[in-house]
Order: sequence, then C-alpha cells, then structure tokens
Amino acid sequence: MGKRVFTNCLAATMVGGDDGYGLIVDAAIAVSDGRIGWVGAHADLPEDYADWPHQGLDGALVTPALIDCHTHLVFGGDRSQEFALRLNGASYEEIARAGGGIRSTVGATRAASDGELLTAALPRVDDLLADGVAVIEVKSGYGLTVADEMRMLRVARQIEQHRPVRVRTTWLAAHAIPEEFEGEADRYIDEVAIPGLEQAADEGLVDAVDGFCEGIGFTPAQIRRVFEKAKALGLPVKLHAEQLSDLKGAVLAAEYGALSADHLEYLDPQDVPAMAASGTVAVMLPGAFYALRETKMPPFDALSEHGVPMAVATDCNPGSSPLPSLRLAMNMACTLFRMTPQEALTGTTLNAAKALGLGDEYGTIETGKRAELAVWNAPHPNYLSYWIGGQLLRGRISGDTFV
Ligand code: DI6
Ligand code: FE
Repeated sequence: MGKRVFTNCLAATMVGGDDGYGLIVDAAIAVSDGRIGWVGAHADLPEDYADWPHQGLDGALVTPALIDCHTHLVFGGDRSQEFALRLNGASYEEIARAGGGIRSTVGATRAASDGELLTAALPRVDDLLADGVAVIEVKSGYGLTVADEMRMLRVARQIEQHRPVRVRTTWLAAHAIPEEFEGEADRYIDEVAIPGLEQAADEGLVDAVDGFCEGIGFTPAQIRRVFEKAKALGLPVKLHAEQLSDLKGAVLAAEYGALSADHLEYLDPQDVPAMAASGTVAVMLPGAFYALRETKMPPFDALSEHGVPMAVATDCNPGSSPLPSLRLAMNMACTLFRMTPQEALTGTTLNAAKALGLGDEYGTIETGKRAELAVWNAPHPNYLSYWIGGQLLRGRISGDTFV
C-alpha cells in the first residue's frame, strides 16, 4: 500500500473540538501503509509530505468509516409473514408458539447450505457498505447446535473474502432454547453453549461472547456460566440486557468487564454506575425499539451523567430489526431516543469501535489509526443523521485508495 495526501475536505475527526466532531475545515489527511500518518489543516501540512501524491476531494465531508457493532445478519429465510401477522394483531408469543419467531429462523438457517447463507448475507452487507460502513459485527445464534453455530461464524468470516469489510464474530449460542431442549435451558447451556464455545474458540472463530438475558431467553445464572467459560478462554463478553425486562443483565455484564451491554430499555438508572466503572459501552438499538413498537426509552440522562459511552447499531435481524441501514439507525436514535446527531455519529464511530475492542484501530481520524474513511455528499456531519435514508455516500477511502 502506498502513500497519499487527501486534501480539500471538511474532516470530522471525532477527536476533541467544542462540537464533539473535531471538525477541521480545508483539511489534509496523509495516509501511508493503510494508516493515517498526519491530519490537520492543509495550511499546516509539514514540508515532508509535499512530494507525496495529492488527491483533492472537492470540499467533501470526510468522517471515519462507520462501524455496525451489533448485527445478526447471517441467517436463513425471512419473517415477512410474521410482520404481516403482527400487524393483524397476532402477538410475538403466539407467533412463536405456532412455530414462528426465532425458532423459524433457526429452522431455515439449519436447512440452508453455507453457500446459501453467504449469498443471502451479502446483499445485507452491501446495504451497510452503501452507508459508509467498514467494520461489522456478526453474531451466531440461529444455529443452536454446536455445528450450526460454528457454521454461522465461518460464513460470517467468509464475508471478508467477498466484500471490503472487516468482520468481528460473536458467539451467541445462548440466544434461544431450541425445540429439542424445550424446558431444559440448563442442559442446553451444558451441552451446546459451553462446549461449542470451546470448540469455536479453538478454531479461532470467536472474537467475543454474547447472550440473551431475558425471560424468553436465559437467566443471569445461566449467562454467568457462559461468561465463566469466556473468561477462562480469555474472550471478552457483551450482553443483550434489559431489552424487555430488568433482570440485572447490565450489572452482570459489568462484573465481567463487558465490552458492551446492548438494548437497555429497561435498565434501572441505579445500575448505570456499575457500567461506568467497568467502561462498558451502552449500545442503542433503535431499530428493534421501533419494530417492536416499544415505548420505554433507555435511561439516557443517567447514562450521560455517568459518562457511559453510547454506541448505535442496526441489530440487523429477521425478527425484531430488519434494518440494514446504519444511517437510518442514527436517524432513529435521534428522533426516537433524542440523541444528538453528534452523539449518533460518535456512536457509530468512536464508541462503536470501543464496543468491539477495536478502539486503537478504528473510529477516529487520528495518527496511527487505520485509514478507513467515508466521504459524503453532505455539508455538515449533522446531515448524516438528519437526512432520512437516501444515498449520501460519495465514496470510501481505504488506505491510499479513494473508491
Ligand atoms: N434480541 C433481539 O432483538 C433479537 N435477538 C435478541 O436477542 C431478536 C432476534 C429475532 O427475533 O430473530
Ligand atoms: Fe441483537
């Protein structure tokens, strides 16, 4: 990879500045070997860079490439029928009892070949790429056998061979109790979630470990057993916590120094200091809030007051958040959760990188970080959250290449 200086742009570095965007007008960004070597006002560009190739960006807005830190985008089938049924009055529970819900996706995922899973996932990835995304997290959780959970993560990793995106994989076997373990959640944890994690980690397929801590998922005691195995394997944890009820999942996650606790609509403000102390990122998933017509908001004031970093992600999945647009998630975070556009962009750059343990490499335009940037047809970074949908991406910078 070569060297290049990108000039004539408005850079939102996401570092410092009164507005939180770290804006630099008429910026220059010097890139070499895939990393940022220098960033600042063009007028201050040191002499040493004078003979490097220069490329002007016509005054465009440049931000760090976006990061979707919570997705379930590898899955078989779809649940559009269920959407229609719900609009006709059927409840999520009734649908599940009739064989729908997560279990229907598990059936379709098990029935699909690796190639079919990959082919179905790529258009979802393409949608995210069109929103300037360069890093995605993908969870297992629709296989629910050791072999099928591992298959999901292998397919997720394969995405990197087909698209210009970095993939982080998360073991989420503790997502739902499959039919064959009905009423035996503990046995499922013992026979699938824990030994499968060990095997998947052995194969190098796991970057982090997640669980669904919920009345319709797993108890804190069951999640704790999975977390103990993660800890023994040296893997970081994260948790679907307080999405539908308050089981104190966020406190459990904080106890294990979790990278993130996600959803959090039912989080008790009293539990926020524990998250702050452990440096756990609060991941906001407004797509699920919207699709489930939730009305209880996450406790923003308490999260802000205690300085808990907040990220925003799509939760892209076939049931509760069929949303492959991170920019739309940012818009929803502002409109539904009253986040500011600056908080939303911080939530899909700096804080999303933190939620994936990639804070040293991604999320800001700073010397030493990877040169993965998004170039926008937008006059100001507020615009990225303000404008609902549409194609705002002008191109991506990856290393010394602008495409
Ligand atoms: N919370 C969610 O919102 C998704 N998983 C989870 O733990 C729902 C997944 C689905 O309905 O397929
Ligand atoms: Fe999720």
